[in-house]
Amino acid sequence: MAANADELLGLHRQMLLIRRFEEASAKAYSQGKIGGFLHLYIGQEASAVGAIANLGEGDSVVGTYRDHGIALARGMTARACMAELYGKVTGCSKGLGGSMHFFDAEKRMLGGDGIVGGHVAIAAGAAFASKYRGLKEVTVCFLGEGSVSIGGFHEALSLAALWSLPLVVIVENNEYSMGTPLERTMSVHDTSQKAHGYGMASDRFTSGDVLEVKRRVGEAVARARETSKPTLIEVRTYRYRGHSMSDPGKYRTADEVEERKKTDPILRAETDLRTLGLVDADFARIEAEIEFEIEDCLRFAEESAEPGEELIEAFTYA
Ligand SMILES: Cc1ncc(C[n+]2csc(CCOP(=O)(O)OP(=O)(O)O)c2C)c(N)n1
Repeated sequence: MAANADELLGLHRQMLLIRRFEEASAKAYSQGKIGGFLHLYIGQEASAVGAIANLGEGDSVVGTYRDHGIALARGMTARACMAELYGKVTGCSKGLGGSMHFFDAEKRMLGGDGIVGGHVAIAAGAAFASKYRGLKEVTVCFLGEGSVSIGGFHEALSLAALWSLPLVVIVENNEYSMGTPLERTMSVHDTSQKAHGYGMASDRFTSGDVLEVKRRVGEAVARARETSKPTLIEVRTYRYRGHSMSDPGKYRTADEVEERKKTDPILRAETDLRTLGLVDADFARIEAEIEFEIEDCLRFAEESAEPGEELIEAFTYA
């Protein structure tokens, strides 16, 4: 149960913004306004929101292609994110990256990366840079459980533990890598156990309660900041949509998905907020504010220009 209504309200609002942003982007995708890939985070919101709530300005965040929620939780604007999906020059990566490459140097959102597992090494590098410079900064890296079998994951953990880097690695275990269930790809089903091979601290919990996510990740962030020690965390979560927009999701039943929606983090936050005194009118006001923000970012993306030829040379290796 939440001790602080204001804190939970802020986290709830962020999760709802992410969900409505992604629902709007799915619609725009089906209307042909967004091209390429679109991997939705719907259902997993509490993971990014709870984790990133512990970070300050100098800290870094690295994610996979399922990055919209992570970017919004990091404080990137809905306008910059939606325009990027639309491939417009006002997007966070000038419209050249799209869904998988949300990036913002100022906010220390270092991607959005399409190479499964490879980005964990980038995160270890960012954590190394902080330590080398003597700065008390932390890097948080998000990945799916399918990435745990990739070499880059182990190389990064090995060095993070050996060099004692201020890194928090968060495996978002949504049970499926594309359409393959975890049981078919790994002999160990609790991925946090991989920490033992490197002598790292570890933790494991579900994403149902965003305050719980914040508190548990907060312990790892504090450890990284104060003692420069890495942690591997498994957040057990679930995505309601397919792997990407082109996935009809035939590898799981509709009943399974409906069952998992019962532990939805946004519903849970709403229930807790009602216990703390919020009423229908409060939630209607939040929905209206978010609807306004979503309509604004859609209009902004629609009206923005495409990237021009002048960007080709500046952003292409020769
Ligand atoms: C090195 C590499 N191999 C394969 C792929 C193709 N691929 C894209 S997503 C994906 C599944 C990853 O699943 P998981 O890590 O569990 O993350 P989730 O999509 O569930 O968030 C695969 C195999 C890739 N992008 N990069």
